[in-house]
Amino acid sequence: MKELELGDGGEPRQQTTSRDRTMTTAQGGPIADDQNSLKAGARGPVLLEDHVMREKIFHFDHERIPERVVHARGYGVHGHFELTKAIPELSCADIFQREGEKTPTFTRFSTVAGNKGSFDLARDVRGFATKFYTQEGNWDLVGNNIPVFFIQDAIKFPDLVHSVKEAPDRGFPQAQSAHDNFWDFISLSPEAVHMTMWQMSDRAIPRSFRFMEGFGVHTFRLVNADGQSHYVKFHWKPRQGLQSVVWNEAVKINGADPDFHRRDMWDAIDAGDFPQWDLGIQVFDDDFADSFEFDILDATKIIPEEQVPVQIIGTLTLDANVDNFFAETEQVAFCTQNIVRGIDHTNDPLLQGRNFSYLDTQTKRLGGPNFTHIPINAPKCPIHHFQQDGHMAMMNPKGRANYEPNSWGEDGGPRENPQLGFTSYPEQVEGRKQRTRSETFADHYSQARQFWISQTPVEQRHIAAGYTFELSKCQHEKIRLRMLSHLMNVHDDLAHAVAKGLGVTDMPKPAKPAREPITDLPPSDALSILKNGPDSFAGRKLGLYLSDGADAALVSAIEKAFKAEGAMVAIVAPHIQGVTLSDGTRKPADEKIDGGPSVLFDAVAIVLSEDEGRKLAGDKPSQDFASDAFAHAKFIGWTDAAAPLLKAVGALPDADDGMLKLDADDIDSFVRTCRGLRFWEREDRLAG
Ligand code: HDD
Repeated sequence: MKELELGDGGEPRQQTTSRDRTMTTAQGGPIADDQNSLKAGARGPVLLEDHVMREKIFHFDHERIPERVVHARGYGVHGHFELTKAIPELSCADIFQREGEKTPTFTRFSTVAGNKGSFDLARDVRGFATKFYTQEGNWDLVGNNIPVFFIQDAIKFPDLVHSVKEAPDRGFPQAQSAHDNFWDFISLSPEAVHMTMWQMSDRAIPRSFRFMEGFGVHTFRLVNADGQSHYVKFHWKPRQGLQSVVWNEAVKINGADPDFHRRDMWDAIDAGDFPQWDLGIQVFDDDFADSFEFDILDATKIIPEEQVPVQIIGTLTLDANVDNFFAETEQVAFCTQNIVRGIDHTNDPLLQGRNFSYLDTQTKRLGGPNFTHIPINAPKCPIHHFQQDGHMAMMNPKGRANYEPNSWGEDGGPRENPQLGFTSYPEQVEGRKQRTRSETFADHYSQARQFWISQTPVEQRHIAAGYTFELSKCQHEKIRLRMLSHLMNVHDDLAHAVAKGLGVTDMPKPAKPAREPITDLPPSDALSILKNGPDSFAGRKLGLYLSDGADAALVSAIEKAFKAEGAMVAIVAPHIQGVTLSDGTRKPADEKIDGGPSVLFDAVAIVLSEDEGRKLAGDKPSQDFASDAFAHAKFIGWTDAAAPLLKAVGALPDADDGMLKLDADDIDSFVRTCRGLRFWEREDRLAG
C-alpha cells in the first residue's frame, strides 16, 4: 500500500510503502471501506456526498499527462558517469575535472515515431538521452543512436514529424515509416538521404538498447578556464558491442514481446548485469573545421573517426531501474539548452531550434514552469534563484527578498558570480538577416555513399532490403521512383538492388544534385555494425528448448557454460510447468513454446528425448522455433533426438557450420561459436 508522508514546512512530500498503516484519502483522512461506495440503502443510488469515492475517481480521471510529441515510447534508468580522463585543458566543466569522480545520471532510451503504447522493435531511430546531475547544474546530452539527422534546419522538424506519424485523416500507420507520407517528404528533401541510409540499416532495429551506440549528433563547443574553445562531437560506445536483429525477426518480436527492449534493460539491470558505455569525444579546431569537406554545423554529416579519432574520457554505467515509471521515466524532462559552464552550443540551426523546443514542450507536457521541482528533474547541487510561484510550486524561498539587486545584505538572497557563472563563448557573429541555407550544406549524397561502401555485404543486402520493404509500402509509384532517383546518386549497386526488389525495370533519371557528390571518400569501419560486434556472448540470451526426458547432464553443462560466459539461459518447454529431465529432476520453464519463440533469443539449443523429439517434429510452434532460428542465421545447438524436428523445417539433412552437435564434455566450443552471434553464411546461401 502506498502512503503519503508529510515533510515539514515547504519540503516536497515523500512517498513510502508500508503495510501496517491505515489507508487515507489524499487529504489524509483514514478510509474505513475502500470496496463500496456510499449508497442510500444496499441497493439504492450512490450519494454525491461520497467524498472518498469522488476523490478517488477524480484523481484517476487525471492520471494521464500528454505523451511526448515525439519519442513518446521510452524507458529510463539510473546510473552514473565516471570520469576516466580529466580534460581541463579543453573544458572547465566541473564534471570533466577530477578523474575517478562519479556523477549521477538518468538515461532514457526511446523510439521516435510511435505512440507511448507502440511496440519496441519498430524500424526507427532510437533516442539516447542522458541527464548528468553535475555539481554545477544539470547537463542534458539529448542524442540518438544514429550520428546524423534527417533535416538541417529546425524549421522543418514539424513537417518531418507530421510526415512520419499517423496521417491526420485516418490515424494510421502507427510507429513506422513504411508509408507514402514519409517517403513523399523524404524524397522531396534530399538532405534526408544520408539519414535514411542509417535508418534502413540494421541500426534502426537494435537487438537491445544495451547494444547500440549513442551520438550527441551536433557539433558542440568545449571551453576551458582561459576561455579557449574547441569543437566537439560526443559519442557513446557500448562496451557490450553492437548488435541488431534482422527485419523478419523484428516483425515477429513485436508480436511475441512488444516490450522486448524495455524488458531486456529491466532484466539485465535486475540481474546485476549493468550495461556500460564509454563517452568519447572528437575534438577539433577551426583549422580542421575550415578544411573539412563538409560543414561542421550541418547535422546531416558525420566527421569520420579516421579523420578525427574518438578519445574516451569516461564511462556511463546503468545500474538501477526506476522505482516508479511515471515519476521518473515519464516525467523526466530533457532539454538541449541544459548545458553547464565549459560546454557551449554552436550555430547549428537544428540545435538552435531544439533549444527552444524542449523547454517549450516540457512546460506543456508537465503542466507549467515548475517541472524542475520534480525530483527526477531537480539538480542535485544547490540551487538559488528568485523564480517563484506558478503551478505546483514546491520549493518556495523564505524571507522578503525575491528580486535583485536589493539592499537586504545577508538576507538578500543569491548574487551572480562572474567567475563561476556560465558565460557564452564570445564568438564573433555578423551577417545580414536572411532566410537561407548555406551553400556548404548542399552536398547530400557523398556521405550516404561513404556509409554504403563501409558496410559488409550482409549489411548492404539488409539496407537494400530495408528500402525495398519500405518503398513497397508506398502505393504511389511517383514516390517510389523519386526515391530511387536519389539512391542513384548514392551508389549504383544500391539503386539497382532496390529497383530489382521493387520490380522497376526502367530506371528513373538520377535526381539533380544541389552539388556534385564527392565519389572518392574512403570507407570507414566505424560505420558498420558487424565490424564492431562483441567478442563474447555475455549479456546475450540462449533459448534452451527442452522436452521431458532431455539429457540432464547436457542441460546442466549448457547452463553452466553459458552462465560462465555472462549470458542468460531461458528454458523453453512444451508446457509452462516445465519438464522432467532424464535423471528425474523437474526443470521449470521460463516460457511455453508458443510464448517463447526463437526470435527472443540470440542463439538456441534444442535438447529433446528421442520419443518427444519424434512427436515434436510435427508440432507447429516447435517447427516455428527451429525454422525461425534457422532462417535468422542463428547458431543452433542440437542433439540427435532433435533431428526429426530440424529435418521437418529443412535445416537438415545437410547441417551447416552454424549448427552444432551438442556434447556435454565440450559445450565450450558451442559457446565460442555463439560469440559470432549469427552464421551469416547461411543467410547468404538462403538469399541465393
Ligand atoms: Fe528531439 C524529444 C533527440 C531534433 C524537438 N529528441 C527528443 C528525445 C530525444 C531527441 C532523444 C527524447 C528525450 C526523452 O527521452 O525524453 N531530437 C533528438 C535529436 C535530434 C532532435 C538527436 C537531432 C539531432 N527534436 C529535434 C528537433 C526538434 C526536436 C529539430 C524541434 C525543433 N525532441 C523535440 C521535442 C521533444 C523531443 C518536441 C519531444 C518530447 C521532448 O522533447 O521532451 O521537444
